[in-house]
Amino acid sequence: MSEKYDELLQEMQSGDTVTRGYHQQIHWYPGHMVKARRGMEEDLALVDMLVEVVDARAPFSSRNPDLAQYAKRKPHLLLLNKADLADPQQTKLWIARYKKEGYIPVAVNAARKEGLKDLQAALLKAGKPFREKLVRKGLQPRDPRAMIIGVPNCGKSTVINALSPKSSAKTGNKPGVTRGRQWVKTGAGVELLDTPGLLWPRFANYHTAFCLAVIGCISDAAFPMYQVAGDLALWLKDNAPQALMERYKLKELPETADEIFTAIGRSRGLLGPGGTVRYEDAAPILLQEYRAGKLGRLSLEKADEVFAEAADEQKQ
Ligand SMILES: Nc1nc2c(ncn2[C@@H]2O[C@H](COP(=O)(O)OP(=O)(O)O)[C@@H](O)[C@H]2O)c(=O)[nH]1
Ligand SMILES: [Mg+2]
Repeated sequence: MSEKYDELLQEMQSGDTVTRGYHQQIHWYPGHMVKARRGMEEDLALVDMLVEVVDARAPFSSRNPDLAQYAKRKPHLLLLNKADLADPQQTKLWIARYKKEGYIPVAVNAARKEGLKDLQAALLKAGKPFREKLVRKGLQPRDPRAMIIGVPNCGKSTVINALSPKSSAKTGNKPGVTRGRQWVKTGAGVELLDTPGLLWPRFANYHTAFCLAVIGCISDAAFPMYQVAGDLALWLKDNAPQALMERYKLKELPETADEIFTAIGRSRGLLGPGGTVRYEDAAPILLQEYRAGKLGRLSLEKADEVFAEAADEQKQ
């Protein structure tokens, strides 16, 4: 592990892949990463199946590319969670795209248990070859074991809760389960590790950092919020002008981020002494309202664009 990991760390910290933006300002905690990664690698060796949770609004940037190396060895489900906040049309395209890449993608809203039936069916189906293999080898059939994994705040705990019936007996005390972890029966023909694997997001470039900050994968204290919200304002201006204007009752579309904030501030009555507009206060409001879906179901990443860019980079 260490050689590859060292490379990764170096690449991330050197900022070689970066041309502009604030991703260099985002504070990282390599100590955390090393620890999380070690625990994860131990757990990965124990499971028969991976269930990676991503945010449906940024299904590319909220993945950790390191996990791809395991994808070929074990069935790899990709949950596009928070699908209620993403553009359904885009989610469909992402699902088609990830299917082509050999993953088993499923759109869910874990918080409201929407898509849960699809997820259970996908788990059952993905586990079938595993069970058949045991039978072929003359071994006692058992349910495959799966692990939930993903970047912070993508909904890992919510997915585990959604899949674990309240009455479910923990099946702990099995060999291989360390650090007080347990397997939980899910009723979908898999046993689930009750603790999710935490992946550190990778701020490889400006675009990734923007997406991860906007969807809330990084704590707000760790990135320049005003700047990120400003970029979100410009992104909305270009990609969802109608939503922006309606939400904040704007009569015309401003040009710059500061002007957008000023317009929002005016419409929300964010006034300081002497009636000046406290435009800076509009930044956290815009960010929170996007995150909560108040501007509509807006995906930050479009499947065709992201994959076209990836293909271009490979050609170079
Ligand atoms: N809108 C929406 N919110 C969700 C969904 N799943 C989780 N959340 C919320 O996202 C936040 C992070 O979820 P959590 O499960 O703690 O993420 P974890 O850090 O990956 O374990 C919580 O506030 C959840 O309520 C979903 O499908 N839709
Ligand atoms: Mg959690």
